[in-house]
Amino acid sequence: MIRGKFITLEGGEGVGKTTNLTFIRDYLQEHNIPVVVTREPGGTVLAEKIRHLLLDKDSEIISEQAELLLIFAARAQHIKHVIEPALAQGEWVLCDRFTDATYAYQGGGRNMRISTIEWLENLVQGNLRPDLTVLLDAPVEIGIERARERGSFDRFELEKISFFEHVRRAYLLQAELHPERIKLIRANRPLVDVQSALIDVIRTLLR
Ligand code: Z5A
Repeated sequence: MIRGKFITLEGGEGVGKTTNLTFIRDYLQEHNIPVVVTREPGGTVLAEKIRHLLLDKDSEIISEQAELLLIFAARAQHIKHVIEPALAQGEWVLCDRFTDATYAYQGGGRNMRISTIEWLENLVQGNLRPDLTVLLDAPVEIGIERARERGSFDRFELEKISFFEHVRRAYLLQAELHPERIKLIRANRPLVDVQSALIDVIRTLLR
């Protein structure tokens, strides 16, 4: 059995991850590729419960360490019960956010030590890394404006603009550090242009 490919979508608030995840899924299915669509934090019953705890804006104050460990606890469960089994069966896994989000939000946004994140990444993931990561990038205000149109805010969305600027910078740094894996797509342009750039990137994996 040929192992499936692992694709992750990343980016700040409202850059269009969810919209484009559906687009990529449809594109792959048109090419007869079996796809599992999932998200982080989340993807299993337990991991979705952890997601709920992390996003709940009315919870007690969550310490940075607790937040980081909860994210990796959810990820451990997600990898073992969803991602690895699907890849082993030859299915492609399309995931809305993964560990680059941890480097961006906890590393960049919360200013946590990168070496701690790396340590947890190695512990929880072993050798598992995405085959391709699409980083949708747009100025922070654009993403926030798009997300705001949805109405309600979760615990992260209540952060200040400077937090999201740090997140964006950390994402761009990840792209610089891993140019083979992370493909940057400008998301502050019409959706058809974003999606045409996406097809170019996805085609490289299909070859
Ligand atoms: N988090 C973390 O801290 N550490 C981690 O390791 C992980 C996550 C994995 C949940 O993420 C939170 O978890 C996240 C970080 C934290 N918090 N934040 N912020 P999430 O993925 O559920 O949350 P999100 O970033 O808030 O997703 P989102 O707001 O749903 O954004 P999106 O999926 O990127 O955007 P969208 O829903 O596809 O699009 C937003 C709107 O813009 C929608 O109306 C679209 O129709 C529109 N749109 C999209 N593209 C375009 C273009 N090109 N032009 C015009 N309009 C567009």
